[in-house]
Amino acid sequence: MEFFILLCILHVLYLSFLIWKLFDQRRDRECYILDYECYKPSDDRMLDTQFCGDIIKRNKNLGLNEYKFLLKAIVSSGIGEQTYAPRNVFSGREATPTLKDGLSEMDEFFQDCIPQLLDRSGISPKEIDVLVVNVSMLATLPSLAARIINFYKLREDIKVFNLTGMGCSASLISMDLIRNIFKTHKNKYALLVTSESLSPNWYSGNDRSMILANCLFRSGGCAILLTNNRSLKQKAMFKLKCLVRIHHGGKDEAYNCCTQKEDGQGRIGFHLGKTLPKAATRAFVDNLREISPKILPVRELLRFAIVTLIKKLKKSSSGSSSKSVGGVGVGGGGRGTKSVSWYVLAYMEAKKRLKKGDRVLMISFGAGFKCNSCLWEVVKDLEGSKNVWGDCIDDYPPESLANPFMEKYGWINNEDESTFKIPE
Ligand SMILES: *[C@@H]1O[C@H](CO)[C@@H](O)[C@H](O)[C@H]1NC(C)=O
Ligand SMILES: *[C@@H]1O[C@H](CO)[C@@H](O)[C@H](O)[C@H]1NC(C)=O
Ligand SMILES: CC(=O)N[C@H]1CO[C@H](CO)[C@@H](O)[C@@H]1O
Repeated sequence: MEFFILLCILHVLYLSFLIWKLFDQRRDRECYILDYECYKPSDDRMLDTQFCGDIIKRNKNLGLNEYKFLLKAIVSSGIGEQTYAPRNVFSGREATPTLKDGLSEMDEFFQDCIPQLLDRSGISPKEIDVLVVNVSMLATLPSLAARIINFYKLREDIKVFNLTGMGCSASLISMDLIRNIFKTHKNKYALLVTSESLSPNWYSGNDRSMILANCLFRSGGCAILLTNNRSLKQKAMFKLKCLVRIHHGGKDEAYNCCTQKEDGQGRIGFHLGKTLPKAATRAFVDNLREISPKILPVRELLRFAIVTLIKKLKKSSSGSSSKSVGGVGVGGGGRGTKSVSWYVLAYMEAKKRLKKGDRVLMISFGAGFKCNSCLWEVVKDLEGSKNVWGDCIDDYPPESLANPFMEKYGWINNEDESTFKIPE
């Protein structure tokens, strides 16, 4: 009898050990962001209003109507003066890019962000176990990932992934990849490098559905250092809570709304179709449907269910809004703005709005058509004084909501087609 009781106790102990071990192992599978560095190109690459107008004017393929169309689009896009373009645009060669333009644009970004990130984190390049690079519009041989390995002399056994053609959503897809590697490999460091190469992709034709891309996309990029080493948890900035990817490529309408193609004259560019807003909305709604049960607390879900029920019963139109997610960073729409969500995150950080325990929802859209979202938990109060916004954060938001393009080119909206001439 006593022996039997002893056996039972041993069994229970063993079972508890197994359960503990299972939970403990999960702690090795978490995905933490230790630090990240957004790219700010040098001042000589800043595109001011005047220069933007000049670029449009010097494109001799544009007719009067396209010229007006583009200026109007820029005026209403709300784009500011602090955006950056690749160097070949400044040297007037946007229509005739070379391979070197593309490579040096990338090198400039890599060599600025990667060393800064690693130095600040006190991590040597040799410690990196996983490297994920995605720059979807520049195919080089060897790959850009190999270029980074060569610059920084990374280890021979590094796991490397160069994602192709993933468009604006690339950084969240790469994140998903890293999350999955972290599930099966303990104590790893991963470096995620995400950007877009604009030099070779400036569209110089006159197809309206394709010239818009030139207004939307600007230079930028982000390098992100991640780990699943649990003893580094205290140093981390964010912890990944969940990530949802929705792909509507199976629907023709969604697939065709954003594609790279040649126009009538054989000039390659990005076609943004009329169905894009609809495709984006659909992907967004499907994504939210999947992620919301994962991110809203049970209390909110219940409240939502009850409110919906009451609404249905009453057919009233009172709204319900959830306050449980602190901030939303939406990125996408453009190749150059792919990592815009990282800039938004850095902005919120520099504004000292990210406090321990806050949760941030990041959403991005990309050609395909896809919508990806993920939820980050802020691990410690963030200062943001040294990030990309550090030296100019006090200038934002600007005091006046003046639109420099409106001031300079707003008159275009009142011009008469018949008498209008492109100003010299
Ligand atoms: C990486 O890119 C190179 C070309 O740039 C390609 O040959 C290689 O197959 C790619 N690797 C992966 C894993 O996609
Ligand atoms: C995890 O991080 C700690 C703290 O930096 C370090 O001492 C330890 O060696 C790391 N573990 C592994 C397996 O790399
Ligand atoms: C770094 C890297 O190799 N990135 C890939 C991203 O996507 C393009 C194609 O769209 C690939 O050719 C690149 O190799």
